[in-house]
Amino acid sequence: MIEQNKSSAGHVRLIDLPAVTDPRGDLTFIEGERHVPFPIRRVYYLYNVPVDAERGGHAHRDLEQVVFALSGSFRMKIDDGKTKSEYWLRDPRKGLYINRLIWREMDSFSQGAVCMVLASHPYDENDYFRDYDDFTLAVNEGVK
Ligand code: T46
Repeated sequence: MIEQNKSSAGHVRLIDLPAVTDPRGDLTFIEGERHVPFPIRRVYYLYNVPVDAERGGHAHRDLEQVVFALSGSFRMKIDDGKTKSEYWLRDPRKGLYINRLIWREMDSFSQGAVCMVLASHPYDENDYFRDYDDFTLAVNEGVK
């Protein structure tokens, strides 16, 4: 179950995935451009995350992503430059879609949490805003 504690920041939304359940367990599947709104060009995952770790702290110029808690839970703090919101991810059937130009921070990882991310592009360090002032400037100017 995912809890949303404040109104959603722009361009961020929860995506519900199908689940096939039978006595052997649950199966969830994800198809690019069907369950997520882009062709999936990259998959990565975070694991062995210390419970007091903070990750993220950046935004992207072009990248779109969907973030899942495959196991355990963590918090995602979302900021579109104007509105802040936060989500607790703890259900592997629900993903958090994050469009471009959204600042994200992650913390409160549970012991053994696994975070999987589906991304619209390969890794490119030039796509990152790692400075918050640069990010808000880009939001205000409406530029990439
Ligand atoms: C995001 C959150 C959820 C790569 O070489 N390839 C990759 O695909 C990624 C994602 C990272 N890296 C390298 C770049 C850094 O040297 O791995 C190192 C750690 O990356 P970063 O500090 O960006 O990791 P997080 O967990 O803070 O952020 C990542 C994504 O970068 C980010 O887009 O939304 O996970």
